[in-house]
Amino acid sequence: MSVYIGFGTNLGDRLGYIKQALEQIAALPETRIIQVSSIYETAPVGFADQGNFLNGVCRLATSLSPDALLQALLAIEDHLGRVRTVRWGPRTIDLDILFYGDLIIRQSKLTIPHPAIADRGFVLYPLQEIAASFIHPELGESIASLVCHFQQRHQGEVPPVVVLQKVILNTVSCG
Ligand code: A4P
Ligand code: MG
Repeated sequence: MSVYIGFGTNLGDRLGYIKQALEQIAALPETRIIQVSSIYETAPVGFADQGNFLNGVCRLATSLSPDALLQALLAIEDHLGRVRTVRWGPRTIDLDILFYGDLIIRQSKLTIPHPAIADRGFVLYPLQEIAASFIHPELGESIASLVCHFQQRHQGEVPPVVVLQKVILNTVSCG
């Protein structure tokens, strides 16, 4: 079962927060990091008056339930000093469960697949690197196809820029 986590940060030592978050995810019980995308520098979406983000995604193998995984990720966000102010606002680290295999969950505190994946370049571009053929269980389309449609809708706009490639895997225990 493939579980995909999206991460984003736009405050302080952004790469440092990503590394720490991945280390803490790798240390969760019954959980291994299988793959990490490149890290992308992206312009803020939703609430424009904030700094650029670093975004990426990783694929996990885990036997934690979706709820247990969410609680673990929220604890890591808290541990890394995340303070919630504005919705969509600046954050030291945001960890979102994008997909949990082909499960569909619609609860007030947990929505899987994460909403609006298809409209977010900062999720789609890194996902395409490690999950191009994964089928979005609600939309029935592959990530590659969602990227293609996203690009058609955003022709002429500047795409997210890859600023750092594969640096994370060297520093995180993936065992
Ligand atoms: N929650 C529900 N479903 C999930 C899920 N699948 N994964 C609940 C994780 N959490 C989930 O989240 C609020 C609550 O969502 C959690 O307590 C959990 O119970 P939050 O992280 O505090 O809120 P948020 O992140 O501000 O809101 P939201 O709706 O998750 O926003 P997004 O989609 O995460 O967007 N621009 C760029 N370039 N890069 C970014 O990473 N991120 C955002 C936030 C806005 N603009 C951005 C970026
Ligand atoms: Mg979030």
